[in-house]
Amino acid sequence: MSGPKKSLFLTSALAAAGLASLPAHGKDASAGPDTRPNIVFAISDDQSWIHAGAYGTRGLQTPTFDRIAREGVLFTRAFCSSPSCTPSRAAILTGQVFSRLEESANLWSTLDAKFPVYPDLLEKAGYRIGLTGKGWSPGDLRPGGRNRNPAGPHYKDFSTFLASVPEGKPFCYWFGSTDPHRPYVHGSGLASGKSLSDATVPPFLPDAPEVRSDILDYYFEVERFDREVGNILRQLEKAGKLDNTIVVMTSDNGMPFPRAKANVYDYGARMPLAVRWPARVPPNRVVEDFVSFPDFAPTFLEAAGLKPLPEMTGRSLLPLLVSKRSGRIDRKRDRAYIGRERHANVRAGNLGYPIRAVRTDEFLYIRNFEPDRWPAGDPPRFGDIDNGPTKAWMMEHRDDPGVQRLFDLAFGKRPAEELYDLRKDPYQMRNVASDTGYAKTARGLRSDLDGWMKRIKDPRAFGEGDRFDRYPYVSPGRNRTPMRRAPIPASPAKE
Ligand SMILES: [Ca+2]
Repeated sequence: MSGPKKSLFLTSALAAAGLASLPAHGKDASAGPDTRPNIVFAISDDQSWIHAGAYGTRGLQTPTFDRIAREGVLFTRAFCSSPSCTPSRAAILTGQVFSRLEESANLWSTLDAKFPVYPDLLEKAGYRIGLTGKGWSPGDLRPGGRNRNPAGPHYKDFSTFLASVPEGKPFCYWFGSTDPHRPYVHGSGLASGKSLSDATVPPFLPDAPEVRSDILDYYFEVERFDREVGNILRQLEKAGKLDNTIVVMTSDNGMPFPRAKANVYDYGARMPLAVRWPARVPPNRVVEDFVSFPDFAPTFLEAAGLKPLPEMTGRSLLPLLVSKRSGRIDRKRDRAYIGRERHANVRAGNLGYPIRAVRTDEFLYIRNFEPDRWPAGDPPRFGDIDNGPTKAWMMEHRDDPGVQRLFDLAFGKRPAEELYDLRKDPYQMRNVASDTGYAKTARGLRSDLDGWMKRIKDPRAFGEGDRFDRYPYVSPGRNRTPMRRAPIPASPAKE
């Protein structure tokens, strides 16, 4: 969409929704009652997009997510910037693609204070900001020159935070659960009354009872996150603040299973996303536009009457939210770009596994920059796959007929290019990158990805990708510079 056309569309969309009358800059809102919306951003940890009732998955109950979707907008094509906690969260907070964020493109890193984050900008504009649970994390914020989590100052829980908000002041709150991150209480899914037949096993995982039970344990934690967000909604309702609050419910990366988390396939990078804001957003809509996590920061700033910063690569979702339409609204939103650098410290020399990818409706094209490295981490640990019953079962049965291929897909090396035809292969298991019938498609997507990397100034587009391997891994006790005092906790430890 061209510039003038875009602004015309935006202006009319905003006017239609009554947004044009919002104060241009929040600080002057004292002239009258402050009508700027509150923002509640609820993010789970390691949940794949499909694992919510609203997406049709049976066997798990997510009434809160389903309510937000029903009374707001359900997004079907939301993608994180990078399927790993730290870079995914950094992209949300800064409104920038993960690869622009230096150290924070890696897991267990820091986020330099030179990168502005939306909670700080809202605070300057008069918002009360706060965080409970896992914000930007994991890592150590001190080397980046920060003295608090970029998601906001910590509060014990939402009611404590809400009680701290001065009358008439808008707020921006981040609730970061550590569910459904591993480890799980083994058998908790079954113990909660679920049965093995409640688990849906995606075809890239072996259909074994151990795997089903592991998926049920994951479901159990997805449900716990859903209940916790439900409690927040109830408190908002009780305080009479529910309808002018933008409630966002999503996750940071996909399920902690082989070929999911830390991968750019859909189960790693495609995210659940529902947004509710009855004051401005027409309900009961399913939006199929591609949206990306850097889009959140510009959205929140714009909703608060602020201008997104020029360095933010994300685009505001407000035009989609205030629209009355469903389906594909903005035809330009027809793809998402995803990537990764270093996840865990699991390769000799602390090397990462660099990937960039583009996902359209029909194809997923992947570039693996270092195909000689192990995508899941060096054997025998394969440490980029979280330890758990499914991983253990696959390693134990790796030579069984039927398991071997799945093992190779998740644990084995990969070629420099992968291409999946999603019309025939929705689970992205048959690489057609070298099939002559797909040569033209591969060429087009290759050049599209190159163009995007240059536009967003990705260091890998300019031969500077090695820097991501040189940044320190700041996990406590490993490869760290001596500390004068305790690190600023980026998140509570997983219980
Ligand atoms: Ca995560």
